[in-house]
Amino acid sequence: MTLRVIHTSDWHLGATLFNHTREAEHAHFLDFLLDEVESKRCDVLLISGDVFHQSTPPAAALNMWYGFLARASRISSLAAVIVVGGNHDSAARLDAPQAILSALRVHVIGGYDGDLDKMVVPVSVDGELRAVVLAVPFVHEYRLGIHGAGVASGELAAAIEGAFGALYNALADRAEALHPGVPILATGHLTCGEWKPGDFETELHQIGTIGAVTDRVFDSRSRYVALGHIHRSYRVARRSPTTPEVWYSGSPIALRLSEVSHRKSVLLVDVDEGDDGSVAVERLPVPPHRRLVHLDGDRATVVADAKALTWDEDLPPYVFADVHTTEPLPGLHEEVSAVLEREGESARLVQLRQLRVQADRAEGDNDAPPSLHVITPEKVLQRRYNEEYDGPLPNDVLAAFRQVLGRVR
Ligand SMILES: [Mn+2]
Repeated sequence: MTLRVIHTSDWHLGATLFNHTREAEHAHFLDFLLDEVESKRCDVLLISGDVFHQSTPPAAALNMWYGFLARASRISSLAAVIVVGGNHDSAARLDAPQAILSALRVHVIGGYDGDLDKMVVPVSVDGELRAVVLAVPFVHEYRLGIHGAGVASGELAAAIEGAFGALYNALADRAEALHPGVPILATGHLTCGEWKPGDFETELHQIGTIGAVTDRVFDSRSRYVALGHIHRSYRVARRSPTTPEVWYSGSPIALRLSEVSHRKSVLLVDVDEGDDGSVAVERLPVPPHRRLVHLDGDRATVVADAKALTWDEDLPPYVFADVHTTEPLPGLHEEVSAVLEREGESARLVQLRQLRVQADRAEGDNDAPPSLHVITPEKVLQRRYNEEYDGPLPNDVLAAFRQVLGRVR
């Protein structure tokens, strides 16, 4: 037999882009997800954290969440929806309606409070026990007894790795003792394995200050680990042949401009319940409903690109514009907004930045003095040094100059 799971995470319901709502994209995604769960006859839906964008989600986001769960509960094949809290969620708020949600076959583990038993969630389909999910939410290492102050970063990394390993190990022990012989799946909301610089808004987004744990923290008795936290969808490279399949589903919509190149998807996971224990993972691409567009160039380029902008999606794009200019351009926001206007619904300019380029760089290497509002103190020193010594400014001189500059600024 095969247990069929859909794994998704990082919805960030209630998120906005410079006060522009994402409600339409989220509603479209939730319709898509319910269709997939139903048409693919899924047994389990795993949601690996960051359901909401804020710890106090707006009413519209709550409405969407509960509406989704009510509709999911009416899909006859779906035996369980298992939800864990992410770092953006309020654990207590996610947990609060648990008494009602459990009647809808929805299991919520909002946060970690040391109670391991409630994190071991058995899944029965038509009265038959088919799997156990180790439902691990976002856990701050502090909750596992790790205090970073005064510890070398290498030791801290080892301590965090050890603590998470012990947690997943203890949960797998419990699962095996309580429900022997059924496949074990796990969730997590953390940074694991390789990650790219663009994967985080800030460094604080990571586990402590060490960056990431390795996939060795996941007990080898688990067959699949459904991770959330990173918004890209990818399989975490195996560091050991005994570790399970570990995947990030990524977020279903591009939440930031840095995510526009991602293929947004949810993961369809087929877990073979036989002895070979194979796991097959397939990406189900989320159809884009609204695109985020980045216009980048000088004023003429951005205006021309805005004029030429077209789209195939149902909704017009949200536009970010970076205009490179040697001098401030008053009224540019209004100008670009105006050329975006179309009959019917227009694309919206959500952010426009004027990026100052140095006049001397923009105009090539001529001898005319640059205007004062575009030249930096470093540039003045470089020019002066060049005239005096006929060579490039040595790095140590520049470093000393910056030190002095830092004191007088
Ligand atoms: Mn997230």
